[in-house]
Amino acid sequence: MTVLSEDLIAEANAREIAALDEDYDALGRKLARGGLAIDAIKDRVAAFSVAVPSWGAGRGGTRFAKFPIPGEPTNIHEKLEDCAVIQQLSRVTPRVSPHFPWDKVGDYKGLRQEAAALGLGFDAVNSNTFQDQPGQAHTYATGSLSSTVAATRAQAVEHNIECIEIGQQLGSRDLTVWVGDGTNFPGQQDFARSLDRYLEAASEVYAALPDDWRMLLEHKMFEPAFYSTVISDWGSSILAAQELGPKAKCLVDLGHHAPNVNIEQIVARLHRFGKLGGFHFNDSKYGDDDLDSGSINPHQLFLVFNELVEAEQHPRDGFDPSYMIDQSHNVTDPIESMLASAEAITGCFAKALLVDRAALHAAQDGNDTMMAFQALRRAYTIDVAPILARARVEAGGAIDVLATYRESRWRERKAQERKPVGLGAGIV
Ligand code: RM4
Ligand code: MN
Ligand code: MN
Repeated sequence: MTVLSEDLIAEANAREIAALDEDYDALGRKLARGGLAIDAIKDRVAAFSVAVPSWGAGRGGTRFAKFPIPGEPTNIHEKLEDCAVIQQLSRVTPRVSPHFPWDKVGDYKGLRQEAAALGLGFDAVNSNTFQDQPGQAHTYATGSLSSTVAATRAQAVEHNIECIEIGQQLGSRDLTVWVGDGTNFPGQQDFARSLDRYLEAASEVYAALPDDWRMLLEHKMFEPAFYSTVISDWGSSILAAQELGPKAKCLVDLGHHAPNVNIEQIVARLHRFGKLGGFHFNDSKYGDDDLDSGSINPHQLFLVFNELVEAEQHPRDGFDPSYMIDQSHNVTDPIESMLASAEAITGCFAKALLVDRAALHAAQDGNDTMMAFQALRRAYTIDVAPILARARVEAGGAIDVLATYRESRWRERKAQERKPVGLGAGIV
């Protein structure tokens, strides 16, 4: 079952294929001069994938307002449909990362089948202990895994274990844990004891992990807490992951650092200690802006992938990071944002593959600073769009994902079928 008409995609591609062939061949000749086989790069790109967040399928909002659009999804079933559109066109987003209890249903085996029928699987399950739910026994106003209240900590542990159980039914193998725990005032909580409480509660979650599962610890510098956060940075994250055990890894959300922090270096550090577990891709100008990947600082995204390709070639304790988009689409159609973001992410991966690593390493070893930098610059400035488009078209996707999506009139059609979303505020 396909969500969009295959004929529509084929017809759109037919209009573009001659130009693509020309561009691909020209790029192939250019890369061959540098000793690179374009088809081999294209095959690596074809094997690349990044998960999409279920919550990213709806229009996001800020704490001030949310501006829904007609036809946006209102439940996990409709979100899966939209994610299937992204996958059908892009062919790089075959998995959806669900968030609980936002995506709660009665029958998870059924949900898994529903997703499979749409050509989708499930990625990391995300727990939510940063928000109270109707009827919840204990508030998270005092924190969750690090709360001073034992019953609240127990409730947060239980929720994470429930997420693992749901994830097992969905075919996931990672639990992503981001807690909003922290303080707004100096003196509000004791830094050491709040981390102790977090570690103790997190170890109970860790103990419930199935053998082949990982617990991905996601750090974030601030927000919702604005003075201190319990797992605020990669240092706290790796220390916690080391204390919890080998199945605990660190997840890097690109928007969760202090401005100007060298994130690519953090990637290299985490990998060095076998603790690089995954990514949340987005872009940021000021803080956790959750803007579209590569829209603000595409060079940083490239440098991150440069470290990832380097890490892959030098696996320390293995190399298996899970890649996911985590964005809030406040002013765009979420499908369009995720199509464009998936392309930006895959493009940076492709550019990182083009880096002449022998030249880079030789320049590094010889302290030839300019040529080391040029090894990166040469790859960064190559337009890899034809490689991405060729990989997509060979997999049944669209050459021009955005134009084909608009031509499908998906959103307009859904606006007739789906119930309108209420106004309001909030991140999702
Ligand atoms: C957080 C963090 C988490 C995401 C929530 C919605 O800032 O990025 O990954 O689950 O937002
Ligand atoms: Mn995130
Ligand atoms: Mn975030």
